[in-house]
Amino acid sequence: MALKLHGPAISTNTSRVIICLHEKEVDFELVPLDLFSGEHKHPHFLAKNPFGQVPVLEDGDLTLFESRAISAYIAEKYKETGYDLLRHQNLQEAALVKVWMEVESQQFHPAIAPIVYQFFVDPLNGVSPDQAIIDANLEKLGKVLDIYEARLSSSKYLAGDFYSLADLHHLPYTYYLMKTAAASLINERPHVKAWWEDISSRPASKKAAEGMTFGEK
Ligand code: GSH
Repeated sequence: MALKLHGPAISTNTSRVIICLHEKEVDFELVPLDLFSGEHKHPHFLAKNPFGQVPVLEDGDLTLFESRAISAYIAEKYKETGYDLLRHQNLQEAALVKVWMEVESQQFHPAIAPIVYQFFVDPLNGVSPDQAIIDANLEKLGKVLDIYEARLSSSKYLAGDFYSLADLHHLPYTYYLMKTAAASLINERPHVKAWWEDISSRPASKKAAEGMTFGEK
């Protein structure tokens, strides 16, 4: 039975899993869900994720939520298929992948997410972007990216000279950031820019980006 992924392709957290599925060349069924009508708060969906958020993955009788945990599950389950995102043959490389996955979730995400929400999500709810929130988080993100610039000047990707799940996890939010004036934060750091151009031009990233049309008319 094909994997079932619940969530809209425009959602950052859903597309994190979609990119992973494309990298692993795994067939799946995308079950669309209308966030704007609040479908994710209905009892049938809360039974899959009590936090009422997308994505949710169903693999037979296993139900998972939290996009990073889902992508790690897929990368592990299909480790012999498609691109090896976890470096599972090398303990040290695999540990570095985990380190940079944590960096994405604990350092990068808290800075980039409010910027993307202010630019794309709040306007959909009729709320004007709050420049003070944007400015504070641009400063925070700049500091994180200074560390990335130093790291990426000594290795091609975050965990080493190999693309991994750690790089992949950055794609969805950065994809939307690059549609805003804040793209300069990436473009003015040469190693970060080269890394972004590389990871966003992978076939799996480009395929997922076709569904990421948030904010486009
Ligand atoms: N940490 C969760 C993950 O990585 O899966 C976050 C999930 C999340 O925030 N999903 C958003 C959502 O469901 C869509 S990108 N928003 C609706 C809501 O929170 O009510």
